[in-house]
Amino acid sequence: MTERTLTIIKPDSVENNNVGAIIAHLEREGFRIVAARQMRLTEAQARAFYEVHRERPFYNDLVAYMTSGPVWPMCLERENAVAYLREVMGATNPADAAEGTIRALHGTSIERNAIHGSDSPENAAKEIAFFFPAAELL
Ligand code: 3AN
Repeated sequence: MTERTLTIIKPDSVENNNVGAIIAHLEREGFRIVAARQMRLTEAQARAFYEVHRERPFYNDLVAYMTSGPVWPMCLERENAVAYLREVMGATNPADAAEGTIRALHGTSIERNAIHGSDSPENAAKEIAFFFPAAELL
């Protein structure tokens, strides 16, 4: 079934000039870009986006990191997009990520791990709406 998911190209990828390589990787894997933009998250936006992690010990660091530079949220479409993006992205810690995955190729630590990917269809719908009004999903 054709499905949509949300990725965020994280500040480390923007800083390291990996945006183009990551977009090319995603397109090569059959994802269509439905919406995309570059932005700087405010602290309030980052806190709200990662609300599910607010009790975790890394929450404040994660918010600080995600607001430290520009990011690229993108809505992606493909067969089985949510699960397939998780596969293409690789494990949270780049050291554990399978060879050839985006995090293995471009991530440098569990925090600076190149991209975000929604973890379920329900969260994908919420996260897409968090960044993009319906009129920008093309
Ligand atoms: P994923 O991004 O693989 O879905 P989550 O949802 O468990 O992983 O974590 C969200 C984000 O929080 C990760 N992308 C990572 O940047 C950060 N994170 C997760 N676990 C840790 C940790 N133990 N230490 C620091 N940051 C972490």
